[in-house]
Amino acid sequence: MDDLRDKYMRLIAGAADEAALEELRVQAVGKKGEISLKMRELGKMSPDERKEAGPRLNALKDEINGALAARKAALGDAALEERLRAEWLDVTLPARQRPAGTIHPVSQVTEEVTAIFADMGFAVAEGPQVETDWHNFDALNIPGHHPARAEMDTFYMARAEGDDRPPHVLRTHTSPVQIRSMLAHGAPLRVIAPGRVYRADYDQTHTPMFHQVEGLAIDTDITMANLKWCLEEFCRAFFEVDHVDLRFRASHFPFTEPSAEVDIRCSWEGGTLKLGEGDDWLEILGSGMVHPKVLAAGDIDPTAWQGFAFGMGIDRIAMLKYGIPDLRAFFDSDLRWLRHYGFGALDMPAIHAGLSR
Ligand code: 2U9
Repeated sequence: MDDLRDKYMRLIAGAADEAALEELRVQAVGKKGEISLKMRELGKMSPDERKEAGPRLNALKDEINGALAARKAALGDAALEERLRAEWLDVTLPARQRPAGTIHPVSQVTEEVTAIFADMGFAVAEGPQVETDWHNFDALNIPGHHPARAEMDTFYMARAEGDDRPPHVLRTHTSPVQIRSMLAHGAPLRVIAPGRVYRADYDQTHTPMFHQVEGLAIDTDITMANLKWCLEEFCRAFFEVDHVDLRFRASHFPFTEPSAEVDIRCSWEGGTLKLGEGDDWLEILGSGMVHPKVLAAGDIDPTAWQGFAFGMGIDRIAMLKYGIPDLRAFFDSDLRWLRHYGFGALDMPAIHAGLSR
């Protein structure tokens, strides 16, 4: 019995895991285990021998069961210790390193423009980049023969052979979005439409894809005075200056009448652009009162409603505001450029936070 005790105590102490312990339990005190077999032999003993061996065998069984339980607890403790050591975490460390990516200036400026116009009650509208020629041209008072169609260097989508419906186009401006807004919501209406537009043009100041934001406000009594106030308010907020001077120059667009191009007073002293002061003028956007034919195309009665519209290049105003010299670099995906001109992920523009700060 002493041999048995020594053997099992040694084996239990050396068991590496719960499975090994279970094997030992079966081997020692299981139904056909060594101790159980010994117990069965008690019947063959004389009463005196049984009296002596019976309690000793029972005590040994208890001792082995106790050792198994103690070893099991010790293994459990060790496993928990190991998990705690391996999964230890200093929750006071910064959660993550500074993110490697940055917000592209076009995204940043789009958010800034959106925040400013949202504050003036404009909703944001979006639409497809592949448009029907009706939404992109006809509805905007640019009929098939109009020179503006040729001037816009339009990308036309391919048609299947034999299909002689007019081809779809990559939208050349975001104006079709406002046509869709008029048709969907009617008047009164106050929306801006930021997004990608496409023209087959590529040089230092033109890329075949660029970004525009256009605005549209329609009500019974909207005038050029409202347009002027909105644009002045926008420029002060966007360029973060207390005072701006805008100059409205008579112009012509098919979709507005009257039309005006808008310049902002500036100076180029020492090679740096300063807005709101100086003797130079910088063109920043186009605008006008929505042409009655365009209102009618949007299913809005031009004898009851009138409105203003404006459009500007997001890439261009991003270059002006953030001193970015080359437009083409916007779309090169050069990480060094993005790290230099990009914005932190948490620098989301808000009116109350001073937009870009
Ligand atoms: C509707 C009615 C009128 C949008 C307008 C301009 C003037 C304009 C240019 C600025 C620089 C385009 O990015 S750019 O090349 N845009 O001059 N856009 S008025 O007029 C609209 C639009 C939609 C229904």
